[in-house]
Amino acid sequence: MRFVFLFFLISFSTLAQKDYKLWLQYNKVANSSLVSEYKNNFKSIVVLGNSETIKIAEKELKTGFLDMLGNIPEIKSDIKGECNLIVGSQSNLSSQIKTELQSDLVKINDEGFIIKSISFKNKRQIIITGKTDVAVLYGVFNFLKIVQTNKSVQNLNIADSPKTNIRILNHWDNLDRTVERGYAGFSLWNWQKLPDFIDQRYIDYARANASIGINGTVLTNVNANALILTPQYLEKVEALANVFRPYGIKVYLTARFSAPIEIGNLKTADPKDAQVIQWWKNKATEIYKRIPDFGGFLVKANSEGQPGPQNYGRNHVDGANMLADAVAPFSGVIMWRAFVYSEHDANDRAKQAYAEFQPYDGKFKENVIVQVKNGAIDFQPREPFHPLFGAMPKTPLMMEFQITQEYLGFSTHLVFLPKLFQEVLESDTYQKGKGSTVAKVIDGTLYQNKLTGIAGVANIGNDLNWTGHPFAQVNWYGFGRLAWNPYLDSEIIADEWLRSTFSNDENFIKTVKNIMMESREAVVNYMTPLGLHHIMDTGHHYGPGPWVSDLSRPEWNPTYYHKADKNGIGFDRSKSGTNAVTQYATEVAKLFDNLETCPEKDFLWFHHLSWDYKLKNGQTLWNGLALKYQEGVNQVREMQDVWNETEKYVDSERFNEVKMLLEIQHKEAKWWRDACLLYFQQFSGKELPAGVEKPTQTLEYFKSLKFPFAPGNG
Ligand code: BDP
Repeated sequence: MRFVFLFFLISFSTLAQKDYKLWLQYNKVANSSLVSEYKNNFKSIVVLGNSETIKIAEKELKTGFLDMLGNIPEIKSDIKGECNLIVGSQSNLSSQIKTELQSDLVKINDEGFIIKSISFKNKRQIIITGKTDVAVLYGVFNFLKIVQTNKSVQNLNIADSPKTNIRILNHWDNLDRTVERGYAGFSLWNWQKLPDFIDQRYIDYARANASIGINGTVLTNVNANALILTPQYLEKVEALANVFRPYGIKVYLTARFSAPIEIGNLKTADPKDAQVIQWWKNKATEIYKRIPDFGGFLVKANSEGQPGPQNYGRNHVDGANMLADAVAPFSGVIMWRAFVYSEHDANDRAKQAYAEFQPYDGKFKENVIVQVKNGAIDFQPREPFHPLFGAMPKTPLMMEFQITQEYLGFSTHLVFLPKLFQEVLESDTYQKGKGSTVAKVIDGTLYQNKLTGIAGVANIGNDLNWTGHPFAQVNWYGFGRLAWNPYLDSEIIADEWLRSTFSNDENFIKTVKNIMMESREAVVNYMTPLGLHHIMDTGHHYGPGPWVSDLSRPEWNPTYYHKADKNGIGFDRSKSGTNAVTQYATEVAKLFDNLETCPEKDFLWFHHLSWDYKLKNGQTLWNGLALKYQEGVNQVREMQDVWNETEKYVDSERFNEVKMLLEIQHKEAKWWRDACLLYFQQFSGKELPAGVEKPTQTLEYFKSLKFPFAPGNG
C-alpha cells in the first residue's frame, strides 16, 4: 500500500513538472544522428565573463545539454581545441573573433544576439554573443531552442535583434492576490511574504520570460491601488526587481493618479499643482533609490471610474507629462493608456478614444508612450485594428494585447491568440500609403519613433501550469515572440512551441498545429461571427448575454453593440451611421464603408444589415449567421477528434487535461450557439437553416443562468 502511494507521489510530481516547465521541457533528443551531430559540434563550452546573467546562461546550457543530450560538455574558460561553443559578450571576445564577426556585430542592437559557426584558426567554433550579457542570455535560449526543435547546427548564421524596446507583461494583479480577469489562480506575487521570502516561482517566471525576450513587467493592476507606492510595498517591489534584473527584466508599477491624496496627505492630485508635482518627483526619487533601473509607470486615468487629470479640469497630456517629468531624470517612461470612453459621451464608444487622443499628437513628452488596445472596443474575439494606429505620427504608440482570455472563453477554451495578434499587426492603416501596417507603427519604422513597445495583459497565475490551460501557455509564449518580432508568422510560433512543449514528432505537429491555427476562427464563429462583438454576459463576461439591456451605462449593454431588431442586425458605423469609418485613412474608410468591399468578417461591426441580406456565398444573413455558429461548434469537435489521436505523443496528465478542457469548450460552444441563435431568432422570425443543430434548451433557460462567482471579476 505504502509502495503504491509512494509510486503515485513520484509519478504525480514528475508529470506535474511537465506542465510547470512550459516550453522549456528540454526533452531528450530522440534522433540519434542529430545527437551525434550536436555532440560533435560542441565538445566543450567556453564561458567568458562571470556576471550573474552569464552564470544563468551557463546554468541554462548545462540543464539543456544534460536533459536533451544526456551529458554536459566540459566547461572551460579559454579557447583551446576544436568544436567549442563559445559564450560571452562582445567585450570578452578576442579581437580576432570580433573581426570575424564584424559584419554581424554592426547589425545587432544592445539586446540582439549572434549565433554563428565560424572557422577560427582552422578550427570550427560556434559563437553565441551580443553587446550585453542579457543579449548573450537571449542567444543561449535561442540556441537551446534550435536543439529543442531538432534543427541542424551545421551552419549557424543568426544575427537577431528585437524590433521593439519595451516587451512587457501587464499583470492585472491586486494587492490581495486576486487577479482581475485572471483565470489561472491567484497572483504570483506573495506580498505578505515579500521581501524576505523569495519564491522559486519568481525565478522561474523570470527565466521563462527571458527565454522569449520579454524585458519588462508591470506588477500591479491598471485599476491601481496607491499603497503599492508606499515604502512598505516598495521594499517588496525592490526584492522582485532584484530577482528579475539578471534576466534582463525591468519592473514597472501602475500609478494611481490620486495617490498624492491617498498616501501623500495632499488635498489635490491636480497635475498643475506645485505640491503634487513635487510629490511625484520625490516619489520617483525614492523609487529609483531602491530600484535604479525601475522602468516607469503605467497609467489608466479617467477611464472606467479611475481618477485622472480630468478630475481637475486638466487633460491627458497634462497628466502624462507631469509624471514624465518626475521619472525623466532616471530615464523612466510613462505608458499612458488610451482606453477611454465615457457614459457622458453620446458618441459611438468605438470613436471615443480616437476623438480624445488624436488631437494630442505631438504634445506628449518624449518619455511618454501611449498604450492603445488592439481594437477600438475591448479585446473582442475579432475587432478591426484601432484607428489610432498610424494616426498619431508624432507620438509613440504601443500595442496592448490581452493574453488572458477575458472575452475568449477564459482559460477553459483552446484559442491560439498569436493568430489574432498577427491579424492586427498585419493590418494596413494606409496612413502613409499602402504598406503602413500596424507592425510598422509599433516598431517605430513608419514614423521613426525611438520609443517602441508591445504590452500583453498576462494570463499567468499560481496554477501549477501557470496559465490554467496547457495551450494557454502558447499565448504567453507567442506574445513574447511577436513582441520581439511583430512580423513573425504565427504558424512558426505554433510549430516551435509545440516542439518545445510536447513533441518533435511530425505527425503530432502537423495535426495539432492545424487545430491551433483554426482555433481563433472557431471561437469567433461560436461567439461573435460576422463582426458581432461584446455580446458576452455582463460583468464577468462568461458565456453569452446578447439580451442584457438593463445596465446603467448604455455602452455596457450587449444590445448596444448588436442592435438586433426585426429589420436586421449590426452596428452601423458607416457614413450613414455613426461614421466611425472616417477615423481611418481614406482607403480604409472606403473599404469598410462600402458593403461590396467590407470584409464579411467585419460586416456587423460596420453595418446594420437586413436578415435577408445576401452574403457572397448566396446565403441570407440569417442563414449565414446561423451556419457560422454551427461551424464554430463543428470546429471544436474537430479539435477534439484530433486531440484524441495524440495520446501516444503526450504524457497522460496533459493529454487528459486538454481532453477535459475541450469537452467543456464543446459544451460552451453549443451554449453560445443555442443562446445567441434563439435570442436573435426572436427578431429574424426565421427557421434555422439545414445543417444547424436544434437548440438543446429554451431561451428562457439560457437567460436564467447566473454565475455569481465566475472568476476574474474582482
Ligand atoms: C476591460 C476589463 C476590465 C479592465 C479594462 C481595462 O473588463 O476589467 O479594467 O478592460 O483595460 O476589458 O482597463
